[in-house]
Amino acid sequence: MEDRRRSSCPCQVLPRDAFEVLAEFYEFNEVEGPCLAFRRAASVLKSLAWSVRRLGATEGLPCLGERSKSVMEEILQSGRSFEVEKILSDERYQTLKLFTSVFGVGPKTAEKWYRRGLRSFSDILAEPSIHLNRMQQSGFRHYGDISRAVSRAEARALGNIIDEAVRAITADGAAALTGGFRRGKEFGHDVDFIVTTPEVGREDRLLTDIIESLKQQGILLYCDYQASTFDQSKLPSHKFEAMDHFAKCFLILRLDCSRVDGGLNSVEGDSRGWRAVRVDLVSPPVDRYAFTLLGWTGSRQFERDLRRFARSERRMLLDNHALYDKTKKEFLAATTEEDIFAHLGLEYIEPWQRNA
Ligand code: TTP
Ligand code: MN
Ligand code: MN
Ligand code: MN
Repeated sequence: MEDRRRSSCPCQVLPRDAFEVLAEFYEFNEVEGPCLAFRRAASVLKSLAWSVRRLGATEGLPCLGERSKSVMEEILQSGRSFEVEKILSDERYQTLKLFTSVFGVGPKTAEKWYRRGLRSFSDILAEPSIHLNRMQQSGFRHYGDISRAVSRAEARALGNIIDEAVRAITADGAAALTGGFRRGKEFGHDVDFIVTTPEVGREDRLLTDIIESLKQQGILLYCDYQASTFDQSKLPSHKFEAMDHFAKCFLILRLDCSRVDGGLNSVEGDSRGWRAVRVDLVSPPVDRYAFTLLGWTGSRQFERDLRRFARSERRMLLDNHALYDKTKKEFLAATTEEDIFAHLGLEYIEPWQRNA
């Protein structure tokens, strides 16, 4: 009886959602330690097949610190967390959450706008002294579309578009789906592809040619292209959050309904017949392909955990570019993901098992 009442209570919060709110709160305040700790706690709960009913059941689980445990205890006892409710009702948190939901707006910009007293999109758009960069302008223009989830059918349609573009440029080129969709997710916030050519040194040009082709087709709504700054003599980075150095681009593409089996994931009453979608492309030299595939398949938490394992259990440095053995002082080559797991002394982990 007691339980039934509790589970139908609308204010009840799931421990995992609570941890994500807490992580985001610390991210907005640029406090890295607790942010990562709560992200890890959220991901530990995600990986559990059963729902956590009693705190006793979570004892012995890795990565749950004292604070995570006490938040969870409170939720399991009362269905709520005082701290999380305070954050959710906080005006600053709500505003930063809203502002950072715009493509091109990070915590720093959001904070700056908040300090200037801006609280809504119309406040921002009506403020003459605010200069939006190109990325933010596209973020506002396509806000509705790019906040809406991308379906697997839409990802497949985009895969065909990228594949056709690559093949028209070079017959031996290829595009591979990566990111969340490679992990088997049904929906994503964008679609990620790795494009390659077997000829080392041609990958930069391949990417700019693809962009040109998308532009010619009239479907390129936004493009942020970053040329390669890859230096193969550098050791893999210790810092996970550092972006990789390969040629890449962050795009917004126009996807027509006619290209998608079963139609677009659009809101009812929307009869444009197309939607805007975020697409990321990365183009590593082919001898680094396996590292990039592993790195871009994610999840972010899985990558963090794998890199940490490499460093602390194997004295190896892993990133999107390379694997370096600190004991032997040498780089370990790989042509497939299987090679990398083997170097690390791990059994192969399938992409759909990397959803941490
Ligand atoms: P995302 O596309 O951000 O995330 P996702 O595909 O897992 O989930 P979503 O459905 O929300 O899109 O990133 C995919 C992976 O790419 C992630 O593990 C981090 C990695 N990545 C890099 O390694 N370097 C980069 O420069 C970028 C942008 C992403
Ligand atoms: Mn953002
Ligand atoms: Mn993605
Ligand atoms: Mn992405």
